[in-house]
Amino acid sequence: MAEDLKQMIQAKCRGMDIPLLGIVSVSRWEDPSLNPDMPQAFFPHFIWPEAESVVVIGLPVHLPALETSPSIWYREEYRTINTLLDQYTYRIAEFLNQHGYPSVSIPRDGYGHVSVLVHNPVAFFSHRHAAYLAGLGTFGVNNMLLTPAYGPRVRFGSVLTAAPLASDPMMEGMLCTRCMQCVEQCPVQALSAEDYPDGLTDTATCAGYSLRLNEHYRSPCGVCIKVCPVGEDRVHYRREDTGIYRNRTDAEGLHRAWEHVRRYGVK
Ligand code: B12
Repeated sequence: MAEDLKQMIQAKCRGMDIPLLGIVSVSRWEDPSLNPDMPQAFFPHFIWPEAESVVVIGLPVHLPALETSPSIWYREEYRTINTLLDQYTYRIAEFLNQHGYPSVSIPRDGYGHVSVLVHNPVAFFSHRHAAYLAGLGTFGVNNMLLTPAYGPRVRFGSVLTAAPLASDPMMEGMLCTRCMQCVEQCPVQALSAEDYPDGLTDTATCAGYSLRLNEHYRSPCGVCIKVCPVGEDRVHYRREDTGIYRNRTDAEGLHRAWEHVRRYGVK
């Protein structure tokens, strides 16, 4: 029965063109080796006691739009993905409800405005951690979850369900190559080369920069996910060489195109 339901969820996601899907039992949050820093209040079954499993989906950020960041193009793409995440997770929850399993989706972000994050850069549930526990990827130096298909260029959404579902295997090894391009190219030096947990993002600095960009309709920043060399999408878009972001002479035409986009839709 549980296997049938899992297959039905997989088919539903395929029908919605969702490329990344992971399923995890809430029991994985109880393992302290997998959740070293996370207070219990952030566990799915603390937030909603009926939760037995979490369904996590991932939608890719398309690299050509991200490459223009900070720009109106990336901002709009980001907003489109956010809307889809909320709609798809709502639909998956409703699909499960209609099959008799109480379920509810969690908003892809969970804060009112970027200004809130400067002082309180935390939401009530971590989608990247849910994606990690559901086997979708491994953490990188940039504190993002890296996936084989898209590196960190993927945004996640989650559904809590009372349906007992078998967990997908967690990913082994490390996708991050520790190339440090994210650390070196962060425009506000908010990232650290140190390992977790010492190297967590300086969230006030990152959120403060995002707030400034937001005044000109150019947030979020996204440089730390743009420059990451991990992800098959780099091959798909013929962008294996991440040196192009630093060396203008290697990609003069691209730099001119990005600058053109950045001039529009801003104050
Ligand atoms: C607050 C927030 C921010 C803040 C603070 C970010 C931060 N590093 O904490 C600011 C504004 C700075 C920010 C910036 C960005 N964000 Co943001 N943000 C969030 C948000 C809304 C809440 C995160 C949160 O508080 N979770 C609750 C706490 C308890 O968990 P946590 O912070 O995720 O981390 C815990 C664990 O995961 C663990 N952990 C962290 N690292 C590691 C590593 C290892 C090895 C282990 C074992 C554990 C571990 O420790 C933490 C404490 O318990 C989430 C959406 C969401 N609701 O999940 C998006 C989210 C994390 N952001 C995302 C993105 C993409 C970005 C940006 C790239 C901007 C952009 N959209 O272009 C930048 C990147 C900044 C960076 N490199 O850190 C994505 C990440 C996708 C991914 N592939 O991982 C998310 C998940 C949004 C989404 N729905 O997809 N963000």
